[in-house]
Amino acid sequence: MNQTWWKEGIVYQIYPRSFKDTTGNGIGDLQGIIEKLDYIASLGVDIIWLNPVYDSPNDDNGYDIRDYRTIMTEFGTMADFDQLLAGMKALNLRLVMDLVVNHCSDEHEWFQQSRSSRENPYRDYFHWWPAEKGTPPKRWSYFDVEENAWQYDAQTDAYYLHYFAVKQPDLKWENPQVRSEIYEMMHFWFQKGVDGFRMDVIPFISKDTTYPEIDATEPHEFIAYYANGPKVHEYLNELNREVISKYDAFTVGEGPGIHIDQALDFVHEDRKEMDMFFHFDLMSLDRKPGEVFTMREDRWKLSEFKKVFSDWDAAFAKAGWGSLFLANHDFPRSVSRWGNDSPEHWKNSATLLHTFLLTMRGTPYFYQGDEIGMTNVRFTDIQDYRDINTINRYENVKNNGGDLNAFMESEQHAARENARTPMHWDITPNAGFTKATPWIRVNPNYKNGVSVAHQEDEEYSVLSYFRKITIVRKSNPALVYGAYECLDLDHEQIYAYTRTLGNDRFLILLNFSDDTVNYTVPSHITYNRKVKVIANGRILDDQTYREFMLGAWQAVVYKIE
Ligand code: TEU
Repeated sequence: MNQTWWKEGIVYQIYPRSFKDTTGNGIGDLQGIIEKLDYIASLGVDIIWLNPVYDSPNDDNGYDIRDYRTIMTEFGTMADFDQLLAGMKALNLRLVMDLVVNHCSDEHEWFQQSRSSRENPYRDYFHWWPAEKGTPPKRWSYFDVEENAWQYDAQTDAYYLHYFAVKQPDLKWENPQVRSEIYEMMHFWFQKGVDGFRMDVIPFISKDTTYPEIDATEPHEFIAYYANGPKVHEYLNELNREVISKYDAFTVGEGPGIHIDQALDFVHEDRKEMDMFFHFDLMSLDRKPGEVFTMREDRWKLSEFKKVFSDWDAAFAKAGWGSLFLANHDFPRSVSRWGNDSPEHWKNSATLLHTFLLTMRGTPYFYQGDEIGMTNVRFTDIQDYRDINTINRYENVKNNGGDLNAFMESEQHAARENARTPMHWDITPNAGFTKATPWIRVNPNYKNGVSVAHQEDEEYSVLSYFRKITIVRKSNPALVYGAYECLDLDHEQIYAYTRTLGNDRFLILLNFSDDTVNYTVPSHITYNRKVKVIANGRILDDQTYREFMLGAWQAVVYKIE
């Protein structure tokens, strides 16, 4: 297995809109990130993934790009960007940008041209279906009130395709000119010195332009169809050859719809496509089968959680490389979702999740605020939401006479904006995020210990633990590269595993429950001595070598010999 910086690095994801406002417009900005660079470096992370910062009308918070080479006015200027990058380099931090090229904004010059006439040279930059051919074959949209991905455009009497919002027309990768425009734009950012790209919905780029009827009677089966377009591998290979291979850079694809059996087709080193991707198996664990946004009725089970991580570890054990994440800007907060954010268990479960991600194989990705254990905001009023996703699905439920209370209740667990409320810097109004009215409400629990200022100097805070355990990860190659063995797949409370590299061996024990649990390490794991490396609290019973009494949400890492 080749060893490289992007396998060893820890990634910190920044959602700029909600990170730190320095201009007093209620929206985070690049100067805010610059102001916090020392803080970010102090966490022990190596790479920043920045959500889109490009010029955008913000129908989908920057995922609708109007100009790929200009910085969004609300966030600052290109001079601010250059200053940010220079500041990062001085601290040895790498930068990964968001590459959103399945679609752009309908306000992008390309689309403005394209929609103006059927003869326009940019016409073929997008997917058009002339109305004289009748209604186009059904395609589902994520962010459309009617879930319809074809939008009729009267100007040229044709429909255009948008897998996401109406204002996010899909680019036509089948047109080689589109591809070369995208590659040039990527070179532009690489020449500035960025270190890689997180590629938004990258498996969706290739479409069958005969637009066949698709076999999806159930709306939500479309994701796997979208992800397996006829030329997806050809395009990824070309993108790698034309751009990525020329730099010391890496790519991480967002991979909705990629099945585990196809994983190596995307990331096997010999294929030269991408370096890793985010699979969606964990993200769908607490959702109804096949549904992205609706919660399932019972709670997810630890055995299922372990199976996801164990299966994906096995997929990359011999080739390729995995990514590890428990949360991002599209999903609820990790401690609220995979831990227990009640006052009693919040701290232990937040630090347990840190322990987990930093002792697994793969590149770990943390989302801003995870390091202080930020929790779901759980809005109760639709007026508090800003997200096109929540708002349009609310409209859909309303239009179809559905149960709006049930919808609002479900969004408290599922809404993307649980993760998008402003970062908690201190206990001044609005958590020190802004002096103005924030673009979205702040979670009031910044006053109750969930803030950087509160946790900064506290020896046993979530933040202090995070700083300690990033050091543990980075000083032990076995935790990065070592083989993983899950000790008890079926246990519903304890997640126990080993990581082994040569003679270096670690035993990790995690109690994913609210109860104290007695656990005995299986007899085939043999060792004569164990040394505690880190734990998120006092181990209740540590006298014997193999038997443990683990408190609620207790996490402990041993070196075993
Ligand atoms: O998300 C793509 C995607 O698959 C999402 O629809 C995801 O399933 C959903 O957000 C889960 O809640 C990417 C970006 O991460 C997201 O923020 C954008 O809105 C979307 O693409 C469109 O660009």
